[in-house]
Amino acid sequence: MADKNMSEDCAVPRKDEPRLATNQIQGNIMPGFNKDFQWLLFLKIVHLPSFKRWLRNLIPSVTTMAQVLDFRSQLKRSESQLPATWMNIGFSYAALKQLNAFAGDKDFDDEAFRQGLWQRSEALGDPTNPESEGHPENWLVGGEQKEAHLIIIIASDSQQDLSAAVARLKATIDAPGGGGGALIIFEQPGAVLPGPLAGHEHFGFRDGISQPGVRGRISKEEEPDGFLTPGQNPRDKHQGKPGQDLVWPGEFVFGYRGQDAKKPVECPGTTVEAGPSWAKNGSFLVFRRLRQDVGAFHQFLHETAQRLNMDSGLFGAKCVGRWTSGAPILKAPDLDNAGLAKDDLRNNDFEFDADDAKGQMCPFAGHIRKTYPRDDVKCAEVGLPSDQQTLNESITQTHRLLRRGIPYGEPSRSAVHAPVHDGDDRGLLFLAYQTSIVKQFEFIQKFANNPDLKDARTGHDPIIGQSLEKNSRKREFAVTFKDYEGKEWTEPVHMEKDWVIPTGGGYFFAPSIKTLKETLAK
Ligand code: N7H
Repeated sequence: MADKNMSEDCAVPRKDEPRLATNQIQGNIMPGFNKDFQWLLFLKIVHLPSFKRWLRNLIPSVTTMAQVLDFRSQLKRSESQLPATWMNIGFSYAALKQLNAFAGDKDFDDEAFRQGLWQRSEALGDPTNPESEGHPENWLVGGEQKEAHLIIIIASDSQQDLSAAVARLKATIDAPGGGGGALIIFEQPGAVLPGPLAGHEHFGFRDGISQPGVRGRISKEEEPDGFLTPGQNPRDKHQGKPGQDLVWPGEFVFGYRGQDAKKPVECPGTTVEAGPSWAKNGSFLVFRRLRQDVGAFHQFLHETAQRLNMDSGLFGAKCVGRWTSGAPILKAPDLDNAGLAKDDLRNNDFEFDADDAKGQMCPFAGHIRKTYPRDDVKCAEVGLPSDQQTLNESITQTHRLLRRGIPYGEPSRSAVHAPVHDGDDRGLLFLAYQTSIVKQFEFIQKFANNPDLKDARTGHDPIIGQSLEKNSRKREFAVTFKDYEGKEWTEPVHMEKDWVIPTGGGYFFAPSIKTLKETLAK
């Protein structure tokens, strides 16, 4: 929403938004694969010349933004479809160095990317006890010993096509005579949950509803009005769907103008050039393998709701900011509303400060409020430069992510009223693209962890917040309740144990097709 406190009019007409290089940008960055079946392969380079040869052969199979967009418009017109098994690729900083990518060019500014995820794990609040499952020494991929050079994402509409594509690709890597010059160190399938849980994550909540509306034209000369995110809100020309603020593409892809944190959200900032010239049309990819202890979360919801004498569905909705259906609590404060959840012209159309300044409906620590505070203001931010010490909508738009996650593992039999502790391995393959890991993924995770933001009693995000105290996993957050007579009161809710546990991950860079050809495979 346009910021009323900032009167400057520096918006450019939509027709002047930059043309996006759809044949260069990988398709999972924008518009996103959004496929039901996915497979992640993690590789370590062992022989550089063989690897470069293999990479050269792989490039024609890397799916571009143009291919995904073509597929989508065919789907809309119900025409026969292109084969829809797609593949994208990302490189760690160590891999880019091995490939000699930086010779004669500038390094990336982003310290997080240069260090790699496991070196940042403690600052992100991950467990510091080496005995703990979430400590990087115990990760299945990533960590000092198991850091991957490459992530390959393969995605398909059918499990059969996916398995065939994965087998074909693996055969090229393992081929006799050096093959891909790389070892597969880990692989991880992911899939949309079956039946009525489709589109939901393992705790039971619908996911993938709110995404930034990326600005930019995808049209050919003859159709000048083709935008990646068409305007669908007659009340606000700076939004895509109602409630979906348009964000300049430089926040997610290098080489384009990003947001200006000091100007109204619609004003473009400077072109993001925080890396080598070949970073253009590429993006950083954060991967976290997050195991979910569904029984523990459900038990927490059940016991807390009983103690507070409130409906456990409502308490869960307060933890997330949305009901399990996906309906936002700001628009459905007392009861779930499946019709609202399904209507994507309404299910994101709300603000926090304007609609719920005191956190009476959605706690300040609620997951979607912590991870995207929208128009929330007056938080004392920690770790930001002094000129950005207050939160406002313009600053918040510089902390956005393109989320591309997918669940892994079998669905749980657990229910909030009957928690099941089966110890099975299931969770979320969290994948997110951005142009600054420090300012986007890491900022959001730290915001979720910091109990003193917004006001001193905001508390931890009950989904992903981690304790900042060494050797303690205890967290708490403040919730406002209302009894049947309408009387309101706020009290802290305590969380003794983690239910989202990091079990692997890495920081990668997803380059353009040109960079793959001319810099990395050369
Ligand atoms: Fe979250 N969950 O089930 O509760 N997330 N998330 N997330 N998340 C969102 O709006 C979840 C994680 C964001 O724009 C929804 O699309 C779970 C990490 C952001 O309004 C649900 C895990 C980070 C948004 C969940 C997890 C984020 C978001 C609502 C881990 C970043 C968009 C559906 C297992 C550090 C907010 C929707 C907006 C939404 C859940 C992880 C960030 C249901 C279970 C690690 C930015």
